[in-house]
Amino acid sequence: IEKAQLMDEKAIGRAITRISHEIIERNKGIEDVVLVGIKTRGVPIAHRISKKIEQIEGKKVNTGEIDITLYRDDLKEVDVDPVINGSNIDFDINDKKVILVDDVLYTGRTVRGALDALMDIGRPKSIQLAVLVDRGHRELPVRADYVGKNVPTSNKEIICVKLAETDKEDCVTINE
Ligand code: 3GP
Ligand code: 5GP
Ligand code: MG
Repeated sequence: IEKAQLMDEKAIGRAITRISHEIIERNKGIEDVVLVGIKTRGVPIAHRISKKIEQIEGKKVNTGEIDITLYRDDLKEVDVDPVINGSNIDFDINDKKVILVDDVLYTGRTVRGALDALMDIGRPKSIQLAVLVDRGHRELPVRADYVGKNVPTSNKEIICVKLAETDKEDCVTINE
């Protein structure tokens, strides 16, 4: 059951603009900054941030994607760790400030998997995390550096993220 809309197209756009500015501010520019989107919907978000940063700074930011298959059951019947499938990062991440990007941060297990995957590829100078929605309920000591919207949720609720690139429209809703 759809309960409420949390973000519309404009709100998502503003969140991405703000996060882009925050990334530039915190890193004092974008020297050595690269973006890596996590699996499906983290990828278009990473590309949007990349485009926005390029508009602001007039410089391209290397942007890649990391593929992590979740064998974890969404319905919480079984809880298995994410397994790394593969990734598409065609630039060097050694000594770079890597910004991991995902749509929703929940238990933190996906991010842990992504950290492992990155470490296999190289040794970044630092890794930061940007998410469109933080819905709480962490099971690991993971936190986001850049958050579009903090949404307190119950375990039963589901945050539905739709992006034009994957779903033909932009919106975030909370469903049960
Ligand atoms: P994404 O690949 O675009 O990020 O996890 C697979 C997909 O299922 C995710 O899409 C995510 O949007 C969606 N999803 C919705 N609710 C949940 C949930 O509670 N847990 C997980 N892991 N995924 C969910
Ligand atoms: P975690 O591993 O932190 O539990 O979950 C993060 C990943 O699972 C994200 O990539 C996200 O796509 C997905 N996910 C977890 N919970 C939700 C949710 O409520 N809504 C959506 N859309 N995705 C979720
Ligand atoms: Mg995701």
